[in-house]
Amino acid sequence: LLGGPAFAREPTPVPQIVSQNGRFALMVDGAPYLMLGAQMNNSSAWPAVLPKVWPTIDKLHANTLEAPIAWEQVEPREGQFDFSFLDTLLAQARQHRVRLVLLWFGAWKNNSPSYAPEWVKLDNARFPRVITARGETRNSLSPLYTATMEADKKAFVALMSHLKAADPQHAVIMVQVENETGVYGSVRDFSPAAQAAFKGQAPDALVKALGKPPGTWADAFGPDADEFFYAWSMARYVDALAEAGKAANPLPMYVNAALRDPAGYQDPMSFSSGGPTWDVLDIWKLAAPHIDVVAPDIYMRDYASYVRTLEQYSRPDNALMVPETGNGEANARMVFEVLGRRALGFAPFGMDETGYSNFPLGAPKLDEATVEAFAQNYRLIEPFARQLAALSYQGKVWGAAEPTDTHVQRVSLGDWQVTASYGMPQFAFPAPTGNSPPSGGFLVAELGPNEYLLAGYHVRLNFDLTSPAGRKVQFARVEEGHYADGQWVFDRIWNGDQTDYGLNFTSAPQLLRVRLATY
Ligand code: N0T
Repeated sequence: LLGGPAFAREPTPVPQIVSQNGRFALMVDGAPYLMLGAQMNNSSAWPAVLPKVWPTIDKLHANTLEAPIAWEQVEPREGQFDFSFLDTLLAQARQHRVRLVLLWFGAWKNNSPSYAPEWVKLDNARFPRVITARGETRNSLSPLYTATMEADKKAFVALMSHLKAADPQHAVIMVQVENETGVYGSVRDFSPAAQAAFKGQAPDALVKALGKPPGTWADAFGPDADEFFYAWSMARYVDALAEAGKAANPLPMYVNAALRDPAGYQDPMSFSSGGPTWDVLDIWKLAAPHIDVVAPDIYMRDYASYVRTLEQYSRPDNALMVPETGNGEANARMVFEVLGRRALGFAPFGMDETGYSNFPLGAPKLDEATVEAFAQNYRLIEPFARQLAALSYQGKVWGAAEPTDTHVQRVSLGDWQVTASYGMPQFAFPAPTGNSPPSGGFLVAELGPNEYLLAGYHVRLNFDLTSPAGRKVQFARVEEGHYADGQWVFDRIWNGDQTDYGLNFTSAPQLLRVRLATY
């Protein structure tokens, strides 16, 4: 039941995110890695609670656990650090053969400083909060004060330095800086310091990059000035932490976004303004060069919004990664859509046995069936996750999850195209009706000319030529097999009923290697 292979005994290369031709890989132990992750609940990062976390992680076959490291926990009194939870977590992760992503809950946890130590939260003179346009105080701290940034940075650097000494095998593969930054209930900070900065010139590099005339924030960005100013201020603060943290220990670092509506306008008063929402991604990329990835937390369930969000965060300058998604059954199949778009990883949120549920964002209750909905996909993918990650980096992976507006999907693989049909019997060619609830998905990886690796659930796959030019299609060979120690192991050939109507994936975890031909 253990996650993956044992960790190396020797020190290993530092994990890093590499890119080529607009594609990305997260390198772990020197090779591309796919994060089949899960995040624990917010209050589960305590030694006494870990026994309620590991059973779910093991059941899921997750290879990576995302765990908060709270500022209040590591620096309860200013200048006195306590990393005992982290040391416990590292030891247990090694036992379970599960990698870690640490989440730095510093000055911002969903806009609030709730995870900052009391000596920060209770000292608003030294660590000022956001003031709204109407002069009201919000709970959020302002990123415009050096004292806050210096204190947060000092604790974050202490964490990264401790980790460097305590984790030579790199159980920890990535670090999230803050959590869903931004402010709710105000477009930005309007405190005197913020007002002074807002009246100044917008940075040259920014106005140039966005093709605006130079001038003050208001001159350059008009009605967007407040939000853009705040996104820039927040990103510069976060980048200062990432830069200093990487100087101590150069692990990959990312930020996560509380999303705004993926389609059209939304009043910044109604989302986490200043956080890395899709409309300010260019600003975050420019202002935070030490942040490797800007990643969406996707709790939406409708297929169209989910896919729109994946499109918005998947760019030649930004690797796709979904560090949080709702743990309801509706989101389980999205792992196929996310990995099919060559993401670095995927993680449902709130995966432990502490009895908490964030319904309606996730499942009403984290029962066996809900865990199993995610586990079945991870069991299927985990044995060849490394191969998939390597092929993904070469641009040779495709895939999708079952849509809701249609029951047929076509994905072009170059010379070939694959058609996925959902809600099909295994025999004959009736019209697909969709699965209820939608639960299907598939992955295709190109192994060589005309040769593909296929995996999926609740889907039928058929192949055609993109330009037939009179040629017809046949299977030269369809092998079912599995991976053991990174090598393909042949189990049987599929033929007859098993191939005559297409390749039918049910709830059995089957892996196929097909060679396509024409006649
Ligand atoms: C997420 C999680 C955790 C009505 C919520 C999502 C996690 C944080 N926030 O359980 O708190 O730490 O990153 C916010 C989504 C708001 C959507 C509101 C729609």
